[in-house]
Amino acid sequence: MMRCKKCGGKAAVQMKQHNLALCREHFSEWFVEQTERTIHKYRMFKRDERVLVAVSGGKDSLALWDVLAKLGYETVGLYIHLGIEEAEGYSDHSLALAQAFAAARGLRLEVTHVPERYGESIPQMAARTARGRHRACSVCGVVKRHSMNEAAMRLGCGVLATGHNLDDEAAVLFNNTLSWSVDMLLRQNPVLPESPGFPRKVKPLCRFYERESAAYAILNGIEYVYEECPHAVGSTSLVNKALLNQLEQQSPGSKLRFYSTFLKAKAQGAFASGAEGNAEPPPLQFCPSCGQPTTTAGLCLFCRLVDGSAPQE
Ligand code: Q46
Ligand code: ZN
Ligand code: ZN
Repeated sequence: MMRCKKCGGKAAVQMKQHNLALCREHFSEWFVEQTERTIHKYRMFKRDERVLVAVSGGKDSLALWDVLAKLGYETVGLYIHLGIEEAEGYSDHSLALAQAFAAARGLRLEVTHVPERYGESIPQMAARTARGRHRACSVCGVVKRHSMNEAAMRLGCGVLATGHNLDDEAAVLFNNTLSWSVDMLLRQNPVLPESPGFPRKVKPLCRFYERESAAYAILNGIEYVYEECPHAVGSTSLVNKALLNQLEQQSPGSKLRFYSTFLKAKAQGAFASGAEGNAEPPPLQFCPSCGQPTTTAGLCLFCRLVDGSAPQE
């Protein structure tokens, strides 16, 4: 029997990359402590800042919200209802789980209902405006970014926290490295500083493997949506994750090393001469319709998507 490194009891989770096994209770304690360490290490936010937590109803975002609430941070949850009806009402089901989670803990959950607010669901917007295999996801990305910024500003949250874990980050890193997208590599950070119209964006779970956030959710009785969004099937991100998991099996710790040595190299200036390279490009202008920062002249991409003038992809 594998034993907990702290108390010698029966271990519930083994983390080969840290050479560590912990029992149920000590694993949860460790998970909360490590999250706080990440928040401090990357100077994500302070106690007097209100944090908007983007929750999807999945294990990562609910685990994150649970931990931040336990640590005593002031949080507001944001659920963005995308109007995805496949997989037995995916959006309604995940909203119900997010609502149950918030109600059980007395936390405030805000809901942005995309079809009610903009008259169309994500799949409908995608069918109207985009071509290509993963069209729903590209439209979804634009709408989610817009909705998160909008809610953060409206609710007076200077910080937006998302539940991205290390598997997510390593998959993005792998993708950007395959194509040497230096711009994207420069922007991939646990923290993106705030700028006018944008909250600071932080990823406090970025050093946890996906199986650890799942273990935290399960061990803490958090009910979450198990299925992936139906539009994620066959995505590059899932393919990359599977590849990295093969590597991890051969050589435990590969994913963590891949991501953490990248961050270290970047902090040492590997990707930018002198600059830290961690800022979003400064927004130059503001959209005349929604008021959010945009790099294009005239309406922003989101507003062009909603009014039908977005270029076809
Ligand atoms: S929610 Fe949206 Fe994802 Fe679904 S439609 Fe694609 S991007 S897969 S994270
Ligand atoms: Zn223990
Ligand atoms: Zn706009």
